[in-house]
Amino acid sequence: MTDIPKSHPRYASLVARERVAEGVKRGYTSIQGLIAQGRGECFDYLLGERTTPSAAAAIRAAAALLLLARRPAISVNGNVAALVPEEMVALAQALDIPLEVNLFHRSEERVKRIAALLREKGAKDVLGEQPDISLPGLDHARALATRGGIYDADVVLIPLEDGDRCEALLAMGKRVIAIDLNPLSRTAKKATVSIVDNILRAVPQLTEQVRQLSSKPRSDLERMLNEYDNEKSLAQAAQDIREHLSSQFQQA
Ligand code: PTJ
Repeated sequence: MTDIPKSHPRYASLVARERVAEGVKRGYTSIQGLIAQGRGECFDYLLGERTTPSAAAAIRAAAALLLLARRPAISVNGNVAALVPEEMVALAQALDIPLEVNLFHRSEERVKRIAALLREKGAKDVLGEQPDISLPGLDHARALATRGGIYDADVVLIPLEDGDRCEALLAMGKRVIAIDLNPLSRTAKKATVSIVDNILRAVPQLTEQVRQLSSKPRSDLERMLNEYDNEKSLAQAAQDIREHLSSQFQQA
């Protein structure tokens, strides 16, 4: 990886970019993943590269939803594997659930490499190498699922994807948590809870919230979830972008 000095003003962003590029070189991340990272970087810039108060509220609601779930599941793609493999393992361990590799640009080689990476980072249970069922209504590789994982889950975390799987999961009666810096994405708009934040900042905070809230009674978690409104949260993200832009230019 390119050696980036910590003093560089764009250090965090450049390190993330290096991780995704390294993911491509090591065979975890698709070449298209570089473009997805660029789109994410752009929205992060517009948001001011911070976890906004509305994103923090979405993270709390997502933690409540995961803790209320009978059977939650977490999906991992090539970008997620490159950016936050250890953090995803920590989240799965905090919830005591498996991680499931699920790819849009699927190749068996890439699925195996990501599963091996997650195991190397300490994951006990990794699904996705032997999908045994398809999600109805999808005619691409993201439909491939595993019984006992995403297929049977009641709540599914789908970071960094914009497409039709969110709708297919909702149509199956599941609730969906998205992590997506783009508040305009189809997935962000449709999901039950959308965390508009960089996955690098969001996942550690989500795990921390899961740990903190795990001792709360269900009634408290249900109240937290009921108080959350995804449409309002996305509107606030758009407002946060407008305010950040205005703060940068005196004449805006
Ligand atoms: O590994 P695969 O084959 O499953 O492919 C993964 C990608 C990401 C290439 C695939 O899912 C894809 O094409 O996704 P999209 O449609 O580009 O959507 C990715 C979304 O994630 C976009 O809305 C980006 O803004 C967002 N995003 C990208 N990087 C980050 C991010 N959101 C949060 N944190 C990021 N670091």
